[in-house]
Amino acid sequence: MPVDQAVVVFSDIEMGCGTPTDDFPHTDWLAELFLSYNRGEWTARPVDLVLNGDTFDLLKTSINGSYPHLVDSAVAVAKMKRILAAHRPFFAGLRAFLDHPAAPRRVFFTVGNHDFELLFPQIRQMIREAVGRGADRIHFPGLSVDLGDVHIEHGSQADPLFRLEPEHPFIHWQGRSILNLPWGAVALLDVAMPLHDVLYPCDRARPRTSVLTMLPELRNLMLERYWHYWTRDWLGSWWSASDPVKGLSWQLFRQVAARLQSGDASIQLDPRLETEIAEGPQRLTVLGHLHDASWRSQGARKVLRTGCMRDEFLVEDDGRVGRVLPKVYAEVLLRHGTTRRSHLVEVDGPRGAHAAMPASINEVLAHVRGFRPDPIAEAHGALAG
Ligand SMILES: [Mn+2]
Repeated sequence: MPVDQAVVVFSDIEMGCGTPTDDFPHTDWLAELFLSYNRGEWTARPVDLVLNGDTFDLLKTSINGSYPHLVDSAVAVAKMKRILAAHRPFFAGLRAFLDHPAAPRRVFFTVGNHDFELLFPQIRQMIREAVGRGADRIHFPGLSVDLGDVHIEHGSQADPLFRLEPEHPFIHWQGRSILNLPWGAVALLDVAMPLHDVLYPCDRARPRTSVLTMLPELRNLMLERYWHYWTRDWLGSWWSASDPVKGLSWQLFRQVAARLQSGDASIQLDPRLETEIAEGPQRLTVLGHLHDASWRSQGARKVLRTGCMRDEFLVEDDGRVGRVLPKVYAEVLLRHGTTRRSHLVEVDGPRGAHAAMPASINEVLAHVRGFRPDPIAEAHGALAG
């Protein structure tokens, strides 16, 4: 088949800071996968590598044991340093991929809801420096990129929890430029992340909803914590106008009410926003974010959704942790900017190596029982005492 451009799209790699909570301890393996696109049938073709959001898990990277929700460039740089130190082979892999004499190579980083920090010029510079030679062919197009008739974006812009205001990505506050984080990200940083050292196995378990059904105590604990957070902490901050990222909108109120009511805090897309993304002249849209790979048609458009690259595990009804799920990414072949073939590729991660996981998800319960339901009351109690 005559082809003059190839686009390879990976999403949700979610590289962390190298601790047991790092969801992707496989950068050697990933670098080798990148390099496979410099061999065989790919040798003479121009290849664009698109890292389509949540490449870095900056949302789940702490600094000095805490998860600040006021993220300026200094906070972003401190977090990125930890990820860089833990994932050197990723950057070496990009360098080797870009260093291909037989045909052009480019790398694109689009922004996902775990790596909004890519919007800071300082973070882009750190990535370029870590890659070194060939870094002039690394591009940061922002929330999405169009290559030929292909539209590529992470997909969190269709998620009301994690949608970034595209016109106002930053807030200027007390002389600092801070990320205008969507309320879902702020709530995660404040409520879920302080418990992450204990709860991370649940975050890696699939299917997502069945874990909450399996562990009603965990579901109740999280609902209670979120309830107190929204009704007291968030509303208080909004009322006193003391926190620039804790705004209030009708949509936020509706979403919080719906999620607390259903007890399902998992990702829910707004169908209207989702349709908007896949409108326009492009023939193919490639998305990620949900971690569930899919193929669908929307009018004359085809929508490919990649799965995740990070480690996720099948959990049986009795809580036993089963095998690591395969990783799914996308390949698109074009000629003169027109898609000629596109598909999803399913691969297994490196054999015998995976992120940390207990034998049973029930092991988390013992820890959940150790938590008081309300950290704010706890803190107040400590102050009073
Ligand atoms: Mn995402």
